[in-house]
This record gives sequence, structure tokens and C-alpha cells, in this order.
Amino acid sequence: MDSQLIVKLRNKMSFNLLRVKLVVLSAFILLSCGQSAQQSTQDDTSLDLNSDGKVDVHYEYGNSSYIELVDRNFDTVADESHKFGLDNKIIKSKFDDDFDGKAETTSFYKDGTNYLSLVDEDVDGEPDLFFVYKSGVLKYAEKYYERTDTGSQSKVGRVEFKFGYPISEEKFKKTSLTKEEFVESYMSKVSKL
Ligand SMILES: [Ca+2]
Ligand SMILES: [Ca+2]
Ligand SMILES: [Ca+2]
Repeated sequence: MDSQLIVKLRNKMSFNLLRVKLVVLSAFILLSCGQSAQQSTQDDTSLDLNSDGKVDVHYEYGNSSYIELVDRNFDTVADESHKFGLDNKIIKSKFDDDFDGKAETTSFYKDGTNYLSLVDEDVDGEPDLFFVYKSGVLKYAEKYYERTDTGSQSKVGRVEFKFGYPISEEKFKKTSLTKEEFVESYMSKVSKL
């Protein structure tokens, strides 16, 4: 086994993102059990998690960062990508959670921990759902509802979470922000870090 690869996998074990944990854990178990996948797909830049001879985790290295591409449903199309700094700290992830080939969820991390995820449900380039985390734990989600006619006002729905489960009804607050401004307020949280 390549020691550099093991170090990377160990670093990733600490991430709070369950999906990342599961994928890496599978890889770890696979490797530590000695059930090495086919030699042709095991090298420094790729892993075959389900031993079907097809690469499921692939690494692309740049000058100041590297990207991990993961195929969770083993259809040979990557549905997760994670950007890491050269210090192995995760910076940003993208997820294609409906496996249609387009990533709609973007997660942002600070000190290796997820603090904000934005979901662009209709993949029009603007997020619609906003998930806020504390120490990597989902606390609340918000959704912007555009006003439906000139007499009405736009509103923001908010749901609180505990252990990944919603613990409140959706509560609405009227807002004078346009959708662009609302998105901007979330993006400024990202840019301030
Ligand atoms: Ca595979
Ligand atoms: Ca896939
Ligand atoms: Ca998608």
C-alpha cells in the first residue's frame, strides 16, 4: 500500500461529512483487509472501492490544491468532488445527489469542518436552499420564497435541525431582500473566511 495514500485517507477520517466518512471507511476496510482491488486500478491517484475493476475515487493534483473525485453509485460518473489544500485540509465540495450528472450542492469548510452548504435545486446557477452548520453539525436550513404577485412580499422559511432531523415546523419571515441579495448575504459568509 502506498503510505502517502494512507496518510491522506486517515486525514479524511476526521471530516464530519457522513458521505465522505462512508466512502473513505469503505476504502480503508478494503485496503486493510488485504482485499486489494485489481492492480490496474490501484495507484497513487485512484481507488476501486467495490473491486469491479473500475475506478471510483480519483485524485487530480494541481500546484496549490488537489481534487478528489468520487463515484458513490459506481456508474463510472463522479458524483462528488472535494477540493483540498496542500495541507490536506478540505476547502470545498460539490455533490450531485440526484445522480443526474450535474452537481447541485456546494459545501464550504473552515479548518476542515463544513459550515455552509448551498443547494441549487433547479441547477440554474443560483442556490435555493441554505444549510448552516455549527462545528460540522446541521443547525438550520433556510429557503427563499419569491413573492408571487406585486401585492405580496418575499419570505424566508426556516427549519431547525437536531441530529440531522428537523425539529421545528417551517417558520416564515417576510423579507425585503431580493433573491439575489439573499444569496449574496450567504455568499458573504463564505468570502469573509
Ligand atoms: Ca469500482
Ligand atoms: Ca456516479
Ligand atoms: Ca444533480
